[in-house]
Amino acid sequence: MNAQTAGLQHSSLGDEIVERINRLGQISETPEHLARVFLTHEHRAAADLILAWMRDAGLHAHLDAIGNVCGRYEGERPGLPCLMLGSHYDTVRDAGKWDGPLGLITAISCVADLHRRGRRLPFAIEVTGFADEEGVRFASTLLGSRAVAGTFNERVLGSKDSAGISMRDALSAFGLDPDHIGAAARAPSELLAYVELHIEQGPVLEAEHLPVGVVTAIAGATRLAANLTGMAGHAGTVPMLLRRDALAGAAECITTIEELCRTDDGGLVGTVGYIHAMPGATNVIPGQASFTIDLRAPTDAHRKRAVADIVRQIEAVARRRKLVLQVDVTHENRTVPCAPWLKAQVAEAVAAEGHRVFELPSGAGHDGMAMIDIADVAMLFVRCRGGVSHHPDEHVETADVDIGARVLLRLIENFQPGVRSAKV
Ligand code: HGY
Ligand code: MN
Ligand code: MN
Repeated sequence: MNAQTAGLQHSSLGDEIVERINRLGQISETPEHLARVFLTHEHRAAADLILAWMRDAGLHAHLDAIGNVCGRYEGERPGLPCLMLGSHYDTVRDAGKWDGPLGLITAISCVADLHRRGRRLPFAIEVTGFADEEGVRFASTLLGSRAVAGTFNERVLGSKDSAGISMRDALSAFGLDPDHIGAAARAPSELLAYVELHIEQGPVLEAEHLPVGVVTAIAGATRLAANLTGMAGHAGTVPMLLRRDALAGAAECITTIEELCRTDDGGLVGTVGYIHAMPGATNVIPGQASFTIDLRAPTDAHRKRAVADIVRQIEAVARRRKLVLQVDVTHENRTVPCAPWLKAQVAEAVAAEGHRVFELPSGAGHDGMAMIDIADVAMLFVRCRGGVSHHPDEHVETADVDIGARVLLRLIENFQPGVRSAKV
């Protein structure tokens, strides 16, 4: 027992996990709004705490070349391939404290339970905390899991955060070598499967009165960055008909995107989560406006059609307003199916714990979208209050945390390696 974990004596797995969620939730850029983004002091403080919990749980733990926290619990003999568990430990801005950490901390507590019982399995268990799933700081997501999957794109090292700091410089300042990220990559032969427990982030399990659900697939997503260039000018002297107002143009683009998604009957969802206008003075017509677009749909084909349609429509808005539009895809992830053989074992664990098996897709993205390149993936969802997420009101009842942990522990102890599915 070390200083970080002293006093963590709890009656149930759920109690221990909730205590740690609350501890980790204190590590934030500001006390008022939870934010813990890639390669910051908060990232380092969170990593140190999680590594201590991992070691206390009997895992050999280290920080990898991109800042993931990695723990390994050997099987019956050293060097066996592993069942990898985990989730991310970065957050969005003004976040809830469960999105990511619940899966990571639950996995650590499950291994701690095995360790307490001196239980060793015919395979190793690894727990990975991914350093940047949300992509808040550098607008490209799944950086930690892509590094583990060996698909990290070095081009993103040049991307800059809102303060103009490049990822390359931020990695160096954090004490990591940007030319050494490849060292985080794992071989497919080292992994038997990847399983992630995560809050549902939606209202379905609550509507079904269920504590847990079995994920069928992770919806693909496309993120775009749009930039409109018009002409800045004096707010008092330029007649309305002579203006090339970039912010007004962005507003029309945004309502066009919303209307296209609202009238779509195929489950398309579109979000403009960020907008920035220049020069940003009350009495100056904005000459520049940039905004992000996040598009998702149940199938890749539908999403790709929607991307093309939306780009066409906002190009027409720009033309009509004599604005110059630049649109770039900053992130694209295909829909990832959960492997049937692995999903079935999640379902068996749910049923064995006495709960109705309910399957549902994930509209949210997860690290399994990157891990699929080196292992089959499956996910277990845990009910969250009102389906609220990416919001400080995000909450999970301790009883549901405990149920999620018991299902995951049962899955681990009954896990049977399967034949890896054909690559998607
Ligand atoms: O955007 C997502 O779906 C995830 O929360 N990163
Ligand atoms: Mn999230
Ligand atoms: Mn998440």
